[in-house]
Amino acid sequence: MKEELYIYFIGTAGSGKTTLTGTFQQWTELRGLDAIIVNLDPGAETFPYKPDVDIRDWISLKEVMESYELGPNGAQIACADMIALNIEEVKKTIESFKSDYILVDTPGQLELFVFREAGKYTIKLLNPKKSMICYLLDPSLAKTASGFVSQLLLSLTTNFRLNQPQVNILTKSDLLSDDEMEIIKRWSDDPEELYGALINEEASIYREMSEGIVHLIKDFGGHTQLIPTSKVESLGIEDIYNAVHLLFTGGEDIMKD
Ligand SMILES: Nc1nc2c(ncn2[C@@H]2O[C@H](COP(=O)(O)OP(=O)(O)OP(=O)(O)O)[C@@H](O)[C@H]2O)c(=O)[nH]1
Ligand SMILES: [Mg+2]
Repeated sequence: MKEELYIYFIGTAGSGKTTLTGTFQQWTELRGLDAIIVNLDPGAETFPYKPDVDIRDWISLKEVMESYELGPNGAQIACADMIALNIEEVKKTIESFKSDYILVDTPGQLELFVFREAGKYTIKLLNPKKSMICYLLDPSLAKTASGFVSQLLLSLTTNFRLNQPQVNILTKSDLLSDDEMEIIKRWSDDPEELYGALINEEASIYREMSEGIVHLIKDFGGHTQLIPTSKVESLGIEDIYNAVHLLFTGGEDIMKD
């Protein structure tokens, strides 16, 4: 049996997970590649794509709220655990497509998938060998050095929790000016630049903490290549595709337009 490659789109609420998942699938369709989308967000209401496998066929956030008399956040937590309980059925449905790429759109709040055991269990059960995480950084939270570092720490936490190969992605890059893009790129390429910007921004009592954090990010690979993407003209999708193939095939299927 051939082995599918699972790509998880994970990031803070509104970081662009659903949009990027849809843009990625469109991009694969244009190149004759076979990719399906799995929606794992039971609270999702509208999509720019049609999910091929939809967790809402098993779990409805609204029904969970009503049946257990929970508010939206409590219900989301209950749903996260219910996803894990239904994941074997979901896996069977995914495998029936016999697709090469499984693009997984994850729940709005990152902590539901990353911090709870259910997310880890889901990844391990769907495919423990060929899974990778696309961690999405929202540019509106990354324009200051401390904002950018906080985002990298969340990315590192995701890596620490889920323990899968991971790439960092800067979404919605069309919303950044050339100067903003240039600064973020410099911070992402050079930890020294980032440290310099941090200590300029924060009072000196944070100097030691900033230094420690930048070291942590650098030493544990949080400071990897940052791939800018945008829904405009599918910017960056080819770079994600190539990063995936560098990880899993040593670059055999890398694509150049
Ligand atoms: N300009 C611009 N807007 C974008 C881009 N990607 C997403 N957005 C917008 O950002 C908002 C959030 O996008 P979603 O794709 O729904 O983000 P999400 O992470 O799935 O959101 P939740 O699941 O609710 O956490 C929407 O208004 C999108 O249209 C982009 O590349 N450029
Ligand atoms: Mg979404």
